[in-house]
Amino acid sequence: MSQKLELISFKLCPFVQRAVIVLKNKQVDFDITFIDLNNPPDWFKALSPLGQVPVLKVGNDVLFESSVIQEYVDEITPPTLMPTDSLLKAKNRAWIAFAGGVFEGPMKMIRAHDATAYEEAKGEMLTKLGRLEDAHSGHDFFNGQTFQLIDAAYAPLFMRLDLISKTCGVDFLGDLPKITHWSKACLARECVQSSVVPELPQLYSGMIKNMNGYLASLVK
Ligand SMILES: N[C@@H](CCC(=O)N[C@@H](CS)C(=O)NCC(=O)O)C(=O)O
Repeated sequence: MSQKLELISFKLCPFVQRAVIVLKNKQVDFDITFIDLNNPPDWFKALSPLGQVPVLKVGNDVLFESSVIQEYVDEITPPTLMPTDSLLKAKNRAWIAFAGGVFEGPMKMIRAHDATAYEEAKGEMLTKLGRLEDAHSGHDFFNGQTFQLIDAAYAPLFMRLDLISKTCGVDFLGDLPKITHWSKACLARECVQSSVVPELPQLYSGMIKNMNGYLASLVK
């Protein structure tokens, strides 16, 4: 790789984590710059077309959208983490796009003001995860026994559901055996475990408490 990559990050962001997982999995030497999204610096506002993280700086070029960044990093560091069969690859891209809606689940649950709103948000997320359960191979990872790009795309969601479960004593995946197994397999990977700051559990439970919703009342 001719130039060192720089990833612009926010410590709590699951979309940034997708990119970090691939960078770590591929053992890429990269710089990471953390910003405060609640008070973003002017240079970031100028750099990021949507005002969002992640942004990957590649020399003078700027990439945004986590799924695009994941694919770029994967392509420049063979062997690929994408299936080689065109139809399977397209299906993986579709389920990665589907993840955008599922990723809203944790924040919707955390923001829910009462038990009814929480159950509604949880139900919505579980309906989507049910579709994913049906599409899953039933092996350790989405496509089979090998950790691929789609696994890197979903792992940040599993980490957040696990954090909420541990912090608030609730369960989400009980009726989804394939996803339960997939989540455990993803969270056991070194590239996933090392993809967040060590203080993420404290930051996340602090965020739940600050939102002051139904889940905040369950924080242990
Ligand atoms: N579709 C984007 C979503 C990125 C995203 O929502 N990032 C959040 C932080 S987790 C953000 O930057 N929010 C600030 C904003 O939307 O103003 C991606 O996959 O990269």
